[in-house]
Amino acid sequence: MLSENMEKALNQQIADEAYASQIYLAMASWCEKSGLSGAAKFFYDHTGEEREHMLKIIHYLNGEGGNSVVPTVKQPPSEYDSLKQLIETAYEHEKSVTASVHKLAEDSLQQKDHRTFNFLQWYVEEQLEEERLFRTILDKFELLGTTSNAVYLIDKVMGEMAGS
Ligand code: OFO
Repeated sequence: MLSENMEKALNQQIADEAYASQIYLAMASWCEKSGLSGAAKFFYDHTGEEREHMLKIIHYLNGEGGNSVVPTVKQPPSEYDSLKQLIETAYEHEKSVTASVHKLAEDSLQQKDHRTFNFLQWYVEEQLEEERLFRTILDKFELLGTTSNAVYLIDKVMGEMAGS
């Protein structure tokens, strides 16, 4: 049985995933209008993944007899200085999602809510992947720099990474 606190915390996570989906949608749009078609593809893809993350929690919460709340989502930033700055923002965002997922996992253990703890393990793994993904792109900036040629190449690579 889900505690009231856990239900509230999972609803907050639903809201966070919804916001992540909006941020990545805004990033995809910025990339698209900046001529970065590979990065746009990557983020259009990623916005869908975050929506899936949100849906997964909605289904879990409802299935456990809780009430999921479809959140109001605030408007994400729509302007970025460069592709590198945008990726840094995405990476920082993922680190904050990791922190909230870990906090949820800790709380579920403390409450001896083993089902929720088990459910959250998927998110723990996923966050590892997500952080790695953005770090990999930042590593490419380290390697290649931020010249137009470098950005052209990184955009191309991101297009190939879409869906990963
Ligand atoms: Fe990008 O993370 Fe959801 O969970």
